[in-house]
Amino acid sequence: MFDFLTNKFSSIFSKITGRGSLSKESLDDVVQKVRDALLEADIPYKLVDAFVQDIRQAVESQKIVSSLKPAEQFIKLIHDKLQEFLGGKPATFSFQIPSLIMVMGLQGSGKTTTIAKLALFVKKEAAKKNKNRRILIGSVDFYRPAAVDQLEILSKQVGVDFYRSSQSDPVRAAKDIANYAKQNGYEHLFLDTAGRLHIDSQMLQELREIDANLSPKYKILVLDAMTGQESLNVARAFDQGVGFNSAILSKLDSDTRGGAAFGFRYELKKPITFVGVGEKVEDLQAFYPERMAGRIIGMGDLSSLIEKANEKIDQQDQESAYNSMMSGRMNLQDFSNQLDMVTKIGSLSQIAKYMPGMGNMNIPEEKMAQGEKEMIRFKAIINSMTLKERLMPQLLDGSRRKRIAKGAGVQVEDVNYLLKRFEESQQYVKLFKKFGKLRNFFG
Ligand SMILES: Nc1nc2c(ncn2[C@@H]2O[C@H](COP(=O)(O)OP(=O)(O)OP(=O)(O)O)[C@@H](O)[C@H]2O)c(=O)[nH]1
Ligand SMILES: [Mg+2]
Repeated sequence: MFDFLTNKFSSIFSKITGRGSLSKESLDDVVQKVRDALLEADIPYKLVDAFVQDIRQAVESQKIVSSLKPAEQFIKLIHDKLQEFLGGKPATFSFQIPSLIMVMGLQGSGKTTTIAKLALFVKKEAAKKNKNRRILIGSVDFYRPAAVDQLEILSKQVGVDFYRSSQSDPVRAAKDIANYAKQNGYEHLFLDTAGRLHIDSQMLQELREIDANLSPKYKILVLDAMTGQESLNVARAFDQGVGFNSAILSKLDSDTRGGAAFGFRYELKKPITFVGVGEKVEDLQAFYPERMAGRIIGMGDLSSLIEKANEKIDQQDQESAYNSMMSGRMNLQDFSNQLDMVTKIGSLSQIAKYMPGMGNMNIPEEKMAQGEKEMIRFKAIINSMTLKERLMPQLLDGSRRKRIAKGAGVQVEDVNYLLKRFEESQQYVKLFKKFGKLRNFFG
């Protein structure tokens, strides 16, 4: 997501960071490069011009050139502007109870998938508060055969209820589904609608009629980020034709350069509430302009990573890993548990994207892949040890190492290498302890 801009910006900023002073010329040059990068990211001209004008003004008024840390101040300025252009403060994501949520968008934009993702999101959020939300999903997409079946399959996958109307007219079916939801006490109804390949007056008419009959509390437009600036025309047409409250950008995991997100916000002045980052039902993230700006600038996105970690690893595991690390009494069993934790959060390359400073280190894919292979090998080696050996690595003499290597299907050198890395990690622990701030780092 936004990798293109992140890479561009990190190479632009690397030329100025650390400098005690910056001339007006070099700052002008950097602003120009920022401008080029934004244009290359498929961000509309008008927006880029407004952005650059704001930056130039702020550079003047904040006297960046003569400030103490000009580069840092400048980068902070860019960060804040990106955040502002992405929507400033995050929109609220909770849906009132009860509510009907109508989801619209062009064909293939990701409506049906997004409904499943949203239903799962709402369900999980409620579960965090020990609540059980009554969620129903239904479809009035009779335009594409199998569209309704697709939603039914997804409803089972995310564990929410599904209702199929026997009506074949979309407006009647929508009324029928809404009635069913009401009569059965559902708190949220997500309604999937039919799209077309292009903006089409019949599609808009149908949506207008459903809107007039059901007055959904939320109308969400799903926009395919891959379509770049074209998505702006789509958003405008839906806005004029039906109207909507917020947008969800799908397919931000793809090779998109991010222009759609900036353009949408700038043109439509409506919030982006979520982004789709993959095909799976879990691949939905709340959209935080500040975090997004931080990621683009290459400051990483620690808070997202922590959220992810909190979700997948229970608190107790985190606590005990932290405690054994900080006590400096880590053994190979802990080491193995930590490897498990890393694999639960995601691949190393996924994790690296979130780490401050790592975003712009450009660690080659093969290095990452190598690291991941290493982790798997480490796990296999540790699995071949007895519990006693894991708890007391000092027992591991030559013959034990040979036995373990054989058991894990690796060379003795691999076992030695693991033990060396383990030793090193103990050194880091000592260092961390000395600086003592690791806990704050993990929130
Ligand atoms: N990579 C990626 N693929 C996505 C995302 N969201 C949806 N898709 C894929 O995009 C395709 C279309 O998604 P659908 O949810 O069927 O789109 P739709 O808008 O309901 O399409 P129609 O019902 O044909 O109008 C599917 O292959 C999805 O798996 C996303 O965030 N990332
Ligand atoms: Mg669909």
